[in-house]
Amino acid sequence: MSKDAPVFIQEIIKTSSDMWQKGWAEANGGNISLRLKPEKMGNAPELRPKSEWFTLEKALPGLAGEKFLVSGTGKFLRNISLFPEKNVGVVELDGAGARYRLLWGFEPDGRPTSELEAHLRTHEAVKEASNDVMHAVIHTHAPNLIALSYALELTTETLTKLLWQSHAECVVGFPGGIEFIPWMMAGSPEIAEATATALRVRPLAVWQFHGVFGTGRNLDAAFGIIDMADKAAQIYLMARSTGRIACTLNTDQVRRIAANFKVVPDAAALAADTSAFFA
Ligand code: 2HA
Ligand code: ZN
Repeated sequence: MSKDAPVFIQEIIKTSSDMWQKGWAEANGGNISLRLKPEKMGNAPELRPKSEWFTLEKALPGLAGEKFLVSGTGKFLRNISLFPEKNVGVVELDGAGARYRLLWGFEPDGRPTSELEAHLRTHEAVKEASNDVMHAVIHTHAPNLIALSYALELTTETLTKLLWQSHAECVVGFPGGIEFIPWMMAGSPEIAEATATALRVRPLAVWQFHGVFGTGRNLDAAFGIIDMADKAAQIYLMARSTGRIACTLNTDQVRRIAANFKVVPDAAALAADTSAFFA
């Protein structure tokens, strides 16, 4: 990274490198967006309009005037640390939240991620639902969660409870559960809408056969919650690959962990029957 690189890219450099190290970001897989806090950008003289306005599929008035750091379409997350100005960029929404333009990066002629609609619709939903706390959205191809979507027929409730039962911290990390979104075309308005709706109430959504979307107050938090869920899936798959699962955290133990950490687990997920997964 050049030493005069702007301060607002430091967080995405760490997160994208961590994602590559984890094996979550093959080739151009995955994408990242961060809603920029004005106070964190300093006076950011680099941010100047450098494109025409592009119209979004759906106007997002809740994001009017917001700026986002976004990974570029077709770009490799593993290259962000080497050449941030080529692989990420900053976009700004207009006063109606209906159009965006480029302010920085995407050199020389790049554009934001193909999943921009899903990212921005999710940002609008979680900004409102979290009272402005949530700032980060990550989409990634976390391999254990993907493998789980091949190995088992899942619902939101059974996936949630399976992960809570497979790793004792999960009910504390995501008491609201993890949404299961049956296969839809990536990059489509339909999957963007389903993802944004789900993430209004849960921090994570699995896309069947494809990957996961996670949110957080910053990129570290979004990365961490995905890591926790993917590790729970890995633990389950490792135990299952022995040929037999002898025992698991039961419903009462999950409930007691939640009570101990003063979180309220999603009631429908806690009531789900996952016994077939542990047979
Ligand atoms: O290639 O991950 O879902 C980027 C993606 C699309
Ligand atoms: Zn993807």
